[in-house]
Amino acid sequence: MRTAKIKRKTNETDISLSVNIDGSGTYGIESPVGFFGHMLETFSKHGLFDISMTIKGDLETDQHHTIEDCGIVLGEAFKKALGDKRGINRAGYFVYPMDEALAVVAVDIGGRPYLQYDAEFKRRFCGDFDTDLLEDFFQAFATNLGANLVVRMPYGRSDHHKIEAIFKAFARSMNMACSKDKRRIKEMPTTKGVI
Ligand SMILES: [Mn+2]
Repeated sequence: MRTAKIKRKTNETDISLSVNIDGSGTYGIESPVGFFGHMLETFSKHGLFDISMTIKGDLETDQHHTIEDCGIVLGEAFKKALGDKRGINRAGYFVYPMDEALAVVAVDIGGRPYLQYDAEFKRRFCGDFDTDLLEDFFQAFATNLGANLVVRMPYGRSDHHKIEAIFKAFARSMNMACSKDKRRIKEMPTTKGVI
């Protein structure tokens, strides 16, 4: 089982996370931002990752530190759990529809951090979640995992559907990238020999 536990405490946030990449999509998420918690549950369920996460943050400032630090911790946890990445597909992608919305996500866990993000929302807040921070979350995740990540939202009406479709596509892309291919088991998924 590829697992990791991270505890990260700063003057701004206090986050505990345990993740099992080879899980079944069971979760226990304690999030002070309800809609963001709903998205992390969606990520667990659709990625088949077991995630237990307790999030505390200085919401009296705004949600920035809290949401960004969740991206840092999730990225760190996946990096730690993947170890030397032997045998993994390394890359993954998914195109996910949700009613009138469509999300496109692609990921390459190749050690190089880069985010391409193209998604716009009608309202600043979706439920209690500050939609401006979605890009910061994915930037932190890509940087701390060491992954190229593309997040696109070509069309959609409902902000709820748009963000949820992004998390479903993100989860399934990560599932594909983290999964092992038995023909790759003895190999590092790179001509360099190390990623
Ligand atoms: Mn929903």
